[in-house]
Amino acid sequence: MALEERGVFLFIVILMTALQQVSYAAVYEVGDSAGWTTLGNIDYKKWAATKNFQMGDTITFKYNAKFHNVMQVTHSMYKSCNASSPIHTFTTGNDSIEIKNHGHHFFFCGVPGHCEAGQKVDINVLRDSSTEAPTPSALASATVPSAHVPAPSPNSAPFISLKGTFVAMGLTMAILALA
Ligand SMILES: *[C@@H]1O[C@H](CO)[C@@H](O)[C@H](O)[C@H]1NC(C)=O
Ligand SMILES: *[C@@H]1O[C@H](CO)[C@@H](O)[C@H](O)[C@H]1NC(C)=O
Ligand SMILES: [Cu+2]
Repeated sequence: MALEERGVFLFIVILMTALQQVSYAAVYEVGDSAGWTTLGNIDYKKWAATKNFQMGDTITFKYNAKFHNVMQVTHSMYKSCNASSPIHTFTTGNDSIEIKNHGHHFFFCGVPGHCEAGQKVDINVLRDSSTEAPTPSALASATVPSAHVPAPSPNSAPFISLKGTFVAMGLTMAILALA
């Protein structure tokens, strides 16, 4: 290969590697077009069950801030719809939350009666979410007690290893191109 061709090939490989790294951070709008509401009896459990959440994904809650809010809570507070001490409260009506840890992330609306009416969602990021689709057993594990405290663990291992795989693939291809 001519030097120039090699350069172009290398550039394309690097670009592809970069694109692949970007492509797996999905954005999910909770409730899809219906948004975050008590109207229409939306089954947020069902909504979440059809998704394969991964670390680095963003979930967005869209709602009328006059009538609703978003509280991130512990599992026990989620179960009992207890809004007395949320971990985080979001109130803009367009709240984007990046999922940085695996495990369960519990949210409900803190307006009295709304959680009880079903305005609650459990975002579960499976430990090996890169290869697993949500399975019945994984979904059932929503009842397993989890003292999920959102400890600041920047970039957990599977996320890095997936990135590492793409980088390694890119480098291998680059080396092959230059050989
Ligand atoms: C809600 O949680 C708080 C703090 O954990 C607790 O003190 C309170 O008794 C709970 N309320 C209900 C109704 O369970
Ligand atoms: C909601 O927020 C996102 C980014 O966080 C922004 O791109 C979008 O335009 C916002 N939508 C509305 C309706 O404000
Ligand atoms: Cu509400």
